[in-house]
Amino acid sequence: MTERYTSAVWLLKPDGSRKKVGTVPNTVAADPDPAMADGGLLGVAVSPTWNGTTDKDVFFVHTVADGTRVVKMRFDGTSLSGYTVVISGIKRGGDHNGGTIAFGPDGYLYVTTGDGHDNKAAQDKNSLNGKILRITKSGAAAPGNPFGNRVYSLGLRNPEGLAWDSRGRLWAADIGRTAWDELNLIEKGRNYGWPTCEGTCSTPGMTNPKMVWKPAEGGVPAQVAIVNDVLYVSTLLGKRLWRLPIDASGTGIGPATSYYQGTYGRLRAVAKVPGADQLWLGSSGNTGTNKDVILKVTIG
Ligand SMILES: [Ca+2]
Repeated sequence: MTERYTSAVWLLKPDGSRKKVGTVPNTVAADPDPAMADGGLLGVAVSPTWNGTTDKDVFFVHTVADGTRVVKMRFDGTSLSGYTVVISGIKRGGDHNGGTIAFGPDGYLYVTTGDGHDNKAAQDKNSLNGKILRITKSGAAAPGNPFGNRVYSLGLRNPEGLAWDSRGRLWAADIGRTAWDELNLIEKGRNYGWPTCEGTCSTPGMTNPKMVWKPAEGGVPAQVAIVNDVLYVSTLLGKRLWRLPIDASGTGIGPATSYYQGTYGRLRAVAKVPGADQLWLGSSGNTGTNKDVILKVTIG
């Protein structure tokens, strides 16, 4: 578990206790310059073959003084050490930092990047911003990428959630500007529209979302987890967890229901518990008496 503003990394134990295992160096969050505000220590992904001895790799996304980075550290089961830059040069700007990182079923690392408030970058195949990247553990373009570089799909504004269903399809949430937030079915090389389109449009070459929300009506989606081919999407402004079943076609979304509206404040982290029909769910950015919490939820 990562903490944005302290850059602390915690190990959550099955009994609910937690242990701080280190911090990710060089993290710069909430810079006084408004153009560089927000950010901090964002996503975390453990190598799928991690064993603490021959494979100690744990990957993070964080904002530093001059941009956003993907980095690698070593975790031996007790503490974090080392710091290797995997990707640097992702432009940082305000609150559009993306920052989710996850290993796909193909063993490659997928990274969401925000447009960094440079919305034209989202349409530039040679920019790292406004994208889903697909890379090797050393940060190189993964084999088979559509444009011969690290870009996997483009035209995104501030995607923070990634998850794969049982057929290996990738779903991602994208936070829109003021009109529409989106859930997208991500395919290699596709253009998800930003900034030409926000929500659904009819521009040739742009792929429409599978679901949209108005920000003030349960929107601003953060992360995505999938349990038994049902998507669970946490929301920040919406302060609720959406349940979105994948429909019989496998490419659309059935009736949406939501849970916990306002109960825990803004919800950001959501992850499937391995080997169980359960979710971890975390609140984020709550202040005062409503301290942030991590919940463990059993899917009925
Ligand atoms: Ca879009």
